[in-house]
Amino acid sequence: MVTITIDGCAYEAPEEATILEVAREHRVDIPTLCYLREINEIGACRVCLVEVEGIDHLVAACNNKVADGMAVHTDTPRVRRARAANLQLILSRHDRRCPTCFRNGTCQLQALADRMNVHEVPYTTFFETKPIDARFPLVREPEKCVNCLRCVSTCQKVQALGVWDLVDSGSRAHVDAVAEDECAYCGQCIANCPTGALHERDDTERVFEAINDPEKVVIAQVAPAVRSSWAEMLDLGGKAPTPGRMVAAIRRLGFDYVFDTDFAADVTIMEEASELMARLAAGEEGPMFTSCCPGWVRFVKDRYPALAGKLSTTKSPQQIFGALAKTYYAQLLGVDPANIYVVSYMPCIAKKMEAAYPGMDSTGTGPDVDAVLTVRELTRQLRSRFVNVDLLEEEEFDRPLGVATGAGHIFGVTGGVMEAALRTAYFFATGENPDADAFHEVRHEGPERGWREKTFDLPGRQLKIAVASGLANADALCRALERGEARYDFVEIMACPGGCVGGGGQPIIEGINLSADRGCTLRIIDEQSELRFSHENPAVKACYDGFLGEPLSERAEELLHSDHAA
Ligand code: HC0
Ligand code: SF4
Repeated sequence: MVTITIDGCAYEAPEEATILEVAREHRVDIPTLCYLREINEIGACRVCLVEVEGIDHLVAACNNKVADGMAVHTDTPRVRRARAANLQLILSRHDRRCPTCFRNGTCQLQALADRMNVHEVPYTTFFETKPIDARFPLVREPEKCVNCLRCVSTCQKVQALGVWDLVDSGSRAHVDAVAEDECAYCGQCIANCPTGALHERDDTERVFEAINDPEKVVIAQVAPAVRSSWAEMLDLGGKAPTPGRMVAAIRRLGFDYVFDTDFAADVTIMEEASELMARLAAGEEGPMFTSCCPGWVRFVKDRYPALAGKLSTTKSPQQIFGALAKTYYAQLLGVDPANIYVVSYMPCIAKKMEAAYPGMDSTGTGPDVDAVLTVRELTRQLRSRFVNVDLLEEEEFDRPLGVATGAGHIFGVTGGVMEAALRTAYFFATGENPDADAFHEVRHEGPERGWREKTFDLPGRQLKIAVASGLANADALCRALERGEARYDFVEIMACPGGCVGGGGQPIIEGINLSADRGCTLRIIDEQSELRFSHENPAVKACYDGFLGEPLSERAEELLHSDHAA
């Protein structure tokens, strides 16, 4: 330990700590912009400058370590002048069109200018505005980029990819896409962008157009993780952000039906657990990989093509929902599938891409899922329609595609798909339910390095499983599998740290990682659910009895499976 003073107060601190870490621990505020703990500690933006006695120049607090006897000053006139000048330089290269920016109100640069009382920008640097790249579900607006490199570091360190990098040098240096083909569309770079330089393609108006079309039956499906985060940017006036209020809010947007992706998650489990049992019975070499996360699917196909053949063929709940909405439900309603318009609310950017994959058209009338909106887009829709969310009472999902079990709800948190599948696989193997929490050891909340592995007893055999989230962790796991250093029967991987609760389409609240809290919310919803086994979902049973037949039946294979490796 060392002793330092900050603004005259003495503090004990570990030797390895940075000035910023010690200051934050003791509630001494130092502004930051480029800083991301353990991911981007590079001192690029120079707004965290502090004065250290005995050192002539000002130093960045985020990447300078403390030393015994160090005397730090965080609020001198010199410090304030230098920070403000640096912020003005950053603003001089920024387009400053705040009122029409997607991050208006959640932008770190905007907040910093306000916090630091910077209201004038004496210089403006000319920059050429490049057209917005419309190829991706990810949109980049280079004139809003502040070269903080948070996207570069996030992509490299969290996701083991290298889509972004700093190109050119000197005053021309700027961040650009250098390996777009590698992009998994996970949106983690967006989640960590402090400004509006990166955001999802906005599909909100497309959905309003469909809602306004009297010919269309417009259906919403809501992903598991959305219920854990939907109200984070809304003022509910102290009311609890329950799934029931979420349903009421979405219904106010004008949908004909509000259904639950978690119903389809239960169907996914019926198919995926059956597929696992069939692969085990056939003595196929493992592991079987979950395939519901399109970010992971894209990653494994690109990076580990030899492993991609081991992906489960079961479609994701989003796509199973779309396929069933346009076949089974169209039949129940007696409506032409061409007139059904399915909108997904997802915590994810990659789901926009998944919905557009070739082959995700079960009826030949267009995509099974017509539009995919993130939680941020949902927030914008509710605001722009002036829905008084604080006045809403709880409402139920519509039936039958709104009936789901606890097993479906935990899909949105890392380990949840595995746990849900094991509950039903055990039932398929024994004809009896295990304790609903028998597989709780696969749970882990929040980002973690590496992966979690467990061995469970199924009658007649042991099942070795692994769970990972974050593509850097997935990368390490795949490498171990390829080298023969690890061997599993069943592996769950989600691209985003913590699973979909940490998805790239979730609300962005600077400096706060809510994914562990959101994961707890889903676990509690599961624990409080009357039904916790996918195979006990009465609406799922009715769908099999009246339409699909058995899991892995010809019709199920046709509608609910796809060769993800192709
Ligand atoms: Fe997920 Fe899903 S759990 S990927 O994270 O499997 O996006 O929430 O909707 O499809 O159900 C996202 C979340 C989903 C799908 C489900 C799966
Ligand atoms: Fe999307 Fe979930 Fe995969 Fe993240 S973990 S890319 S949110 S499906």
